[in-house]
Amino acid sequence: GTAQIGVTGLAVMGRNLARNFARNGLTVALHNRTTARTRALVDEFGDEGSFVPAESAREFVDALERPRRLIIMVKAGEPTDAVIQEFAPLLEEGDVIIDGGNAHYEDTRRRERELRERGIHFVGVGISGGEEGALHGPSIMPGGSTESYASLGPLLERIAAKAPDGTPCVTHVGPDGAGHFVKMVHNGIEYADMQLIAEAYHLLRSVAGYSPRRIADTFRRWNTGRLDSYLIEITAEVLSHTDAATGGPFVDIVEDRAEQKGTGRWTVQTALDLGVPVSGIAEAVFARSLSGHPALREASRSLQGPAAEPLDEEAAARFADQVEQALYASKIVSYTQGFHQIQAGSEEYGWDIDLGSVAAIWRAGCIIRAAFLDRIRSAFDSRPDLPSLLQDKQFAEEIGAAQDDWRATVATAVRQGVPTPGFSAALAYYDALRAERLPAALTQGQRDYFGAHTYRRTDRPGSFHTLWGGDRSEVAAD
Ligand code: NBP
Repeated sequence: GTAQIGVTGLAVMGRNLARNFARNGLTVALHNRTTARTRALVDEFGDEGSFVPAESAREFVDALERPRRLIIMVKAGEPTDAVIQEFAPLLEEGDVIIDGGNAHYEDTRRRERELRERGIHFVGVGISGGEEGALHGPSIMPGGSTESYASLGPLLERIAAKAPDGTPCVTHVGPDGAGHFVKMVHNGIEYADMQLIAEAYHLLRSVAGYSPRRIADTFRRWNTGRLDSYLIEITAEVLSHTDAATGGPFVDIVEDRAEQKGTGRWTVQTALDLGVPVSGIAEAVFARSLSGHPALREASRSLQGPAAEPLDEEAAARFADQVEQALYASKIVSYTQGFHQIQAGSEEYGWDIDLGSVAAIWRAGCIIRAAFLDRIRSAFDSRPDLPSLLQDKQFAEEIGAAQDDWRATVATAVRQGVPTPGFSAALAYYDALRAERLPAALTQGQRDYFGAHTYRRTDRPGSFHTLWGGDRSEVAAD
């Protein structure tokens, strides 16, 4: 065969990835379960580059140069396993199967193990950027073996987004499931970013009394500063959009029930297993879930809230500035938590993930792309063993400078009855980390009281138990 790469699964993502490869000068073999999709791609976009359409799995495999590199872009879960089962018997030692779908990293680990035993490389690749990214340059997070990356990396570099300094947004994240793990956390951070922006909008609307259009203008202004990001940019677009049917703001005609496909939930489930406090991401997932209980919300509408305290024009403008500080500080916390989770996953699975490189490949192409990621990259590059982003001098200073306004924002939200679970959870995380002593000591006492779970003392080593039901003397528990 002559094709350097093949794509099977030609729905929106696969079709755009295939076009991206072809537009960048590669010969691309095409395959889809329903052959009409393959033909449609060639009919519509055949002149964009060199495509080799295949009707059958055998034809597809034969179209590829060796070692074969084929990307699966089908629905995650069982369809991916079905496609692997279909192609694996047709492949030879050294060939590379790439899964570009949103697979759970545990599935990727299993598939990699099974295929490795058959001499086939399996590379789980996280791809972010949606349809547009797939076509014009996504952020790409490949896992798998170093050997497979040597053959695959140069092709991915051609189609990846380019960061402002020109580097392609792709790096070998680590072995087996590392790429899909990092993509999962990327999506968790995306949930948190979106929730924080939504809270800022809610406050500007309910407390400052701003119209959606005015909030859009405020976000556009913020987007020229340190909050410069794709999500703020598109939020301004959504908020300034007028609904054609009603002539009112689009945001007022959309049902307020947020849906989810599950990667945010996976992030939190995994974080719980790894024991990593990702409270900001968790609150974002819960906020979507709460919005999806209309009956509960309907039944709760009559519950009491505080009296409204309208702000005058000047106070509203001052409040908007405080909200910007709260949003920025909370965003630093979300990324701190997300990178902590990647660090923990890396240790748990022995992936040796370079956190600076992860921040670097998120600078363009993906949904959470933001100017701020370049600074996260430098923080981890200058100190790869940085225990937490909050320990970076610059971020610590910035969050310190924002904290008064952050607190004022949360206090106002609480007083005025506007829910800000993201801002509040982030602030609680910040304050808990700062605390000299935590009430966890009391928790340990309670646990020892009812369950003889023992505790450690601050003044000498060992585990101890107090005879709570007896004379309350202390015994060594080791
Ligand atoms: P879909 O997730 O909608 O999947 C449709 C494709 O899967 C079609 O090509 C379909 O073939 C194929 N397929 C199915 Br369904 N079951 C199959 C089976 N048993 N055997 C063979 N093929 C099967 O497509 P998508 O939205 O392009 O997404 C592809 C992957 O990329 C997913 O894993 C998704 O999570 C991930 N992803 C999507 C985005 C995004 O923005 N949409 C972003 C990043 C990642 P058919 O034509 O014969 O029905």
